[in-house]
Amino acid sequence: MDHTTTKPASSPAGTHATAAAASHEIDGFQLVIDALKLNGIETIYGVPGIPITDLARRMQKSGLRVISFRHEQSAGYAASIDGFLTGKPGICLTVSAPGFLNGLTALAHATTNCFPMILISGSSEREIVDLQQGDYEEMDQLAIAKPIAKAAFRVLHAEDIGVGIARAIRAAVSGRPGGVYLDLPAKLFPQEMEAAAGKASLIKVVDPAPRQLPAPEAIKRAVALLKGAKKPLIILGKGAAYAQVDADIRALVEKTGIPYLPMSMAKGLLPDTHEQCASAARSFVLPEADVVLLVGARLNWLLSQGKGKTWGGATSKSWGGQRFIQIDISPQEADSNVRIEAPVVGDIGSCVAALLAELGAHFPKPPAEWTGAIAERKAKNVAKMAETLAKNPSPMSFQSALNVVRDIVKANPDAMFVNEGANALDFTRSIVDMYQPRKRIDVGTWGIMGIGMGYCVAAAVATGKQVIAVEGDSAFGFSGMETETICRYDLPVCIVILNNNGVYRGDEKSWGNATDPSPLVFVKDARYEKMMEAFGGVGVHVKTPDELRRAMEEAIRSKRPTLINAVVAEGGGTESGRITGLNPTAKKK
Ligand code: ADP
Ligand code: TPW
Repeated sequence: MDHTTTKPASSPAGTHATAAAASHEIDGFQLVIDALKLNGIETIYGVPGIPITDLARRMQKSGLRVISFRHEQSAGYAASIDGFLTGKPGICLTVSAPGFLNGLTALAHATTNCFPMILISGSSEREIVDLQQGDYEEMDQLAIAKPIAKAAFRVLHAEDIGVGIARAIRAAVSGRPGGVYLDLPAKLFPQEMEAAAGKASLIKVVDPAPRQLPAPEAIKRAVALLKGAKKPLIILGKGAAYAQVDADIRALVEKTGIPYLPMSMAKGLLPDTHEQCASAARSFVLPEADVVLLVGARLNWLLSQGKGKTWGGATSKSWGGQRFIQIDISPQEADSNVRIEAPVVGDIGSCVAALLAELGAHFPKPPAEWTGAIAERKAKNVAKMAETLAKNPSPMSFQSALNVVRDIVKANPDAMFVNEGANALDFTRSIVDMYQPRKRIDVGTWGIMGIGMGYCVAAAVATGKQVIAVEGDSAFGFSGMETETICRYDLPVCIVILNNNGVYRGDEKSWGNATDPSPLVFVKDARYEKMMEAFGGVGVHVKTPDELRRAMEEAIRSKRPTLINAVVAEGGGTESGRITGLNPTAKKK
């Protein structure tokens, strides 16, 4: 049916819309908007259409910032990272079935990464959907969202909108954050109820993410373990960045003097140039450490599940003998891969504060043999890297291009930094230092391609800062159409595509006698910068580090949407970047 002709229905509570009473009535559209605003939501990311077109218009009219995308997946990724950056749920608004499905990848991504997000989707008539009678964009959306969302709710009556939104917010941000689905059928929006009752039905959520204090004995256990360590190590994850307790985390690191490793999105929590940062000696510290304190980081594939050769285990499956302390808000996280001797369950702010108190004023610094050995290894690796960065090959290498990006980020430490690709990700992560918390946002737990432009938009909108994105040419392609969105909202986004003509590398020949191009290569010398020009932004084609530097400096000076197509050597990358080992390989027959 055509939702645009749906008559305002009387609410089940028995209130009826009459012409005389109209000014005292409030409809579902407005109740949704008021409920979101009451809870401090400022931005909606989405794509309009039946049945939420007027909702988007009314939202904008009511003072919410509505950022309209070209594809729901990008809108969803934007919402998810807005949630990470602000600690408030990011909101993505989609139409029914296909729009909903397009948004679903981002919802799953939010849940996987522990980002608070709410996917609000319009849906078709319940009666028709449930009898499968073929409604416009018919789909049982709630059932489909449930397994991948942290929680999923549907609101059928206007007087339940307040509760529905309150529950969605609480579910998204409390405990371990995640993606929440909120199903709003078309019929809900024009429903009317008496205005005062409607307003009274809305809920301002009190303490949406309550602190969770760790047990004192858990803190004592953790400190005892740390005190006995000869080679301690702290690993900071994106949970630590999300918690926004930067000063206490810094105090924990500096007071203990323990070397630390930041996971990708925890880079900058302390400056990567900090003397205790062990990133440049990662492959030395992981197998050597005896006690490891995990702060908001899971022992998933990104940390080789806490075992195997990375950790000094004799085989890929065996345990390296490290003793683990894990701070996490999820009590189920401990022991997921290896034994956690000292689980500390609670919110990171409370846990770190309690640890600091228990450590006391005179916590012994780690033995000098340990910190000295790390410093030595770091110096060696940094010198090796400096040699590579100083080279100036033609065409550019990933490293010679990233040497420029490294300088630009150093000069603009408060710029947001988006990164996706394989080699374009791995090289960037190790070459480009971050200096401030929550600046680096990237492919996250799944190593997902396609977050790029959505993240750029949200980073600019949520922080008001300059955004720099380093993108593989394949990675960029997943969300490239959002360059129009970036231009439309005139966002200060500088995209650098490290263009090597393909996935991983661009020089691959097809196997066997195939005449089509290899599945991994693209059109040679594609002029991506013209996409930005098509929408009124600035496009630049660069082949040398000097040209790249000038283009980036100009983009940041002008704050104009800019796409720099940086040509790098076709063969400079490796298959799957640094995770080649995870790729099952076939014989080239
Ligand atoms: P990384 O990929 O950086 O290693 P993960 O996403 O694997 O990080 O881990 C983040 C962890 O942080 C999750 O286990 C999550 O439960 C936890 N977490 C998120 N927010 C908080 C918080 N406020 N307090 C405690 N733990 C948190
Ligand atoms: C949603 C698989 C991992 S990395 C990558 C793909 C397609 C692109 C690598 O090429 P790019 O970078 O970006 O040009 P570079 O520097 O190595 O040349 N679909 C999704 N997610 C993932 N991770 C993939 C496919 C993949």
